[in-house]
Parts: sequence; C-alpha cells; structure tokens
Amino acid sequence: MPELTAFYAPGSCSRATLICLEETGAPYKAQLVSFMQRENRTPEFLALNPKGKIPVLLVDGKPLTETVAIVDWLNSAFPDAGLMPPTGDAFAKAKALSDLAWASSALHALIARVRFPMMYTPLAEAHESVRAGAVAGLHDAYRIVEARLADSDWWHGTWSAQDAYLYWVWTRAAEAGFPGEQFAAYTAHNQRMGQRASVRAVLALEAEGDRNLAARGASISI
Ligand SMILES: N[C@@H](CCC(=O)N[C@@H](CS)C(=O)NCC(=O)O)C(=O)O
Repeated sequence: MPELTAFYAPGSCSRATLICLEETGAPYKAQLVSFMQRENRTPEFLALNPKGKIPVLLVDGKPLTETVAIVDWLNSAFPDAGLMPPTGDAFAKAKALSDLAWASSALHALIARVRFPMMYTPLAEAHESVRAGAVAGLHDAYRIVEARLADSDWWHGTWSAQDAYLYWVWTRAAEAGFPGEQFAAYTAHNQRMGQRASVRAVLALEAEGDRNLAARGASISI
C-alpha cells in the first residue's frame, strides 16, 4: 500500500481529490495548507508544486499535481473504487478523462471568476463584467450537466470522480450566489452527493481545517 499525503485547503478544489481518496478506503494523511499564511508559496511547498497550488498528492513522498492526473493515478492504484467508469477501451477512458478535464479546467476557471473577479483585472469598474461573463458561462455549463443528469443519478451512470468534481462546482458556485437550484437534476445530484459517507468525511475534515485556520487567524478560502 503506497503512503499517501494530500495537501488541501477547506472549500477549495482539493475537495474532489479528498472525496476520491475517501472512496478508495486507503489510509492517507491530510496536510492543511493556509493560503493566507502563504504556505503554498514556501520553498518547501514550491519544491513539491512549483505552481503553488493544491491539490498535491504525495505518493511515497513523490508529488503528483493536477486533479485529472491524481484521479487517473488513484484509479489505477485502486481500480475497485470506481473513480473512473469501468472500461477496457482506451477511447472510452480518454472520453472520461476529457469530461474530468472539462470540469477541472473550464468549470473551475468559471468558479474562480465568479468568486474572485478582482484577480482577473485590476480595474474595479470591470469586476462586475468579469463576473457576469463567468455567470453566463456557468449557465451554459450547467445546461450541459443538467442534460446529462436528466435520466441518470451520476454523470457516467455509476458514481465516479466526475461526480465529486461536479459536487464541488455546484456547492462553490452556490456559495458565491450562483442560482444552481434552477437546475433540478444537478441540484438533486448535489444532494445525493451530500449523503455519501466519503463526502461527509471530507466535510468534517475541512471543518476541522477551518477551525485550525481560524485559531491561527488565517481564515481564507479560494
Ligand atoms: N488545475 C489545477 C487547479 C488547482 C487550483 O487552481 N488550486 C487552487 C485552489 S482551488 C489553489 O491552490 N490556489 C492557490 C493559489 O493560486 O495561490 C487542478 O485541477 O488541480
């Protein structure tokens, strides 16, 4: 069994990786990162991930970054966890990775613009239009998710890492005021996800992380 350490921050996209780790049932260590204290910019952290971002998964001490790659590796190491749809077909596997890449690049980028438009332009008067553009993009993306979930509990029919990522997106966007509840199937998906033991465990871990950060006066989320 490989030794696993996941670097995470409460509320951030590392939630998808943590949910997947929980779904594997493998023991792992969760390493809290304080963005406010710039723990993701220390030389030690940058040696693990020069991009200064989480998630990072240490596998026997070796760092792996990017959610898509982490999920792909976890799926290879723990094939029974169902992180990717079962297939012996290289094209079908590539399709599943394509869906996950869309979530972790396109959807993630829209969430970031909705939450932090000020990071994308120094012009205060342009913040609202950056946000509005991202909100429009999220509506388009949610229509795709809604159609996919109309007749299925899970993106691929059976639960997979894609559902973990979509759960983070819906929750994060709602926290930023995006009206996800207008999309009935996606909202029901979010509620189904909230009932999974893996998700409950991760939310409890993040709550503990939040308390830790608050005690340090370092509460901030990205
Ligand atoms: N493409 C990366 C995105 C990672 C990412 O943007 N992480 C954010 C949190 S959601 C982060 O670490 N931000 C800290 C920073 O940029 O300083 C992935 O899918 O893993």
